[in-house]
Amino acid sequence: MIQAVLILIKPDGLKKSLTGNILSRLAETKLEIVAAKMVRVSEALAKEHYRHLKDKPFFGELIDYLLGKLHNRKKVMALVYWGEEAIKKCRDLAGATNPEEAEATSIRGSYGRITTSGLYENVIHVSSDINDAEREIKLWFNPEEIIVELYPAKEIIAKEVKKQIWA
Ligand code: IDP
Ligand code: MG
Repeated sequence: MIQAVLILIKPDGLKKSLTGNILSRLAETKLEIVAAKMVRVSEALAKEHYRHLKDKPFFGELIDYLLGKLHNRKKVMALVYWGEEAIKKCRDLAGATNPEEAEATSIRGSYGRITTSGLYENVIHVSSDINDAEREIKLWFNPEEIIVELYPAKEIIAKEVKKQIWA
């Protein structure tokens, strides 16, 4: 089944200069990158992204982590990979959520750690199923930022939208 999956290189991955290593590992999947950008994450975006964990004791720290407050790197890299069994291929490569339990050769097993306060710093996010992938991709990207039509979109004439253009 052809699928799309959201990948985030989290602030620890960026701080540790792991972007190249992570993208090289993901290239093993032979999937196609159909969207990529650097994002300054807002608190609203972080909380919406991790809304399924809002009752967990580590939620506050997890939001600070995604916001880059723990690494002094206020950005993440967001990508969409696309192709046959994209979610399973990327999650297998990423490894288990707990970096201590992740297979040693997986991305999280190689580069992740558990902080002294107990948060799993596991360098990347990978959507867990097709429903999460659709929800997350629509949260992080606009249709025109993705070079294939993943989900139905429509055109509107937006009036009085404040945005930056080149001066
Ligand atoms: P996933 O990232 O493998 O899909 P989720 O359960 O969706 O795992 O959790 C999202 C993120 O929250 C994890 O990647 C990790 O950074 C953090 N996290 C999840 N479970 C725990 C936990 O039990 N302790 C500490 N941090 C956790
Ligand atoms: Mg998840």
